Amino acid sequence: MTHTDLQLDIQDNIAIVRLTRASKRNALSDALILALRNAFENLPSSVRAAVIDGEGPHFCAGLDLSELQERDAGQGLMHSRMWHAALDFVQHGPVPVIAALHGAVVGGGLELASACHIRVADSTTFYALPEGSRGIFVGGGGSVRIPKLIGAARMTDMMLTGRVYNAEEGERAGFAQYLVPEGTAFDKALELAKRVATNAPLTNYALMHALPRIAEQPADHGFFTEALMAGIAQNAPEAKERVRAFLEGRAGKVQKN
Ligand code: 1HE
Repeated sequence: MTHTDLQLDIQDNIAIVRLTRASKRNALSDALILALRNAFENLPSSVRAAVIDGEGPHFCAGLDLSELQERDAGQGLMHSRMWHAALDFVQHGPVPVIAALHGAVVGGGLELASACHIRVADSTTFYALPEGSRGIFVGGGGSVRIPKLIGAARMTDMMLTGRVYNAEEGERAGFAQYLVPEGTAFDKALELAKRVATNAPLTNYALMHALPRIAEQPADHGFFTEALMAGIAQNAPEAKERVRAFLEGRAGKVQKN
């Protein structure tokens, strides 16, 4: 990966994708959004999970506002669709993605975080949608993904009033699944990624591709899709081996923390 504002490292079977534009608080220029898309679209097939984080004191300040000025309505539409396509590669790419959050997770940065499968936030994290006060609207899939995390009422309030959620409030509201001490989000995200990478690939595929669709289907359709996915998953040789391993005492038990 040669893009100067994005770094891709492969450590064993984990991809580490890092926004490296700290001087601009990792603001997402068009070039950076395309680089992000390129990274997730072309992950090596050996990769089983990914972590995304941001260099410097903030995860991501959202859209690069310096590029906003010159766009007419048609170009704005296309720009938003470009973000949609890029973040679709994050959400529906080959592997689960864990976001390591700290500092500002705002605007398009929150849209990027929302496209990931798990969010780990450290205690410095804060969430906002400044689009509301900048006279614009979300354009990176935020109106689809963010209400699924926190509900449409909270998102409406954030955009109407400029409300900022701190790390604790954000975890309670549903932005993050894990809240960790300052400076430890990346380590926790990597630990989770390593665990995720040990799952059967078909299980991870089902969680990324089947579950969100089932959740949007009417119950009757959802039950049927679930049955199809369950049948396919348990038919895989790897699933059979994993169940056999448990029954023969070769696999770990579920243990409380
Ligand atoms: C930027 C951006 C940016 C910082 N675009 N350049 N997003 C926002 O409205 C958030 C705007 N940013 C901020 O509120 C603050 O910068 C932060 C809270 C994120 C960080 O504050 P701080 O004090 O650490 O940094 P700073 O001094 O404000 O910024 C450092 C530099 O980054 C500065 O440039 P410099 O040349 O003067 O050093 C800033 O101008 C620059 N910078 N954020 C461009 N966003 C698909 S639609 C999505 C729509 C949106 O995302 S709208 C929300 C945009």
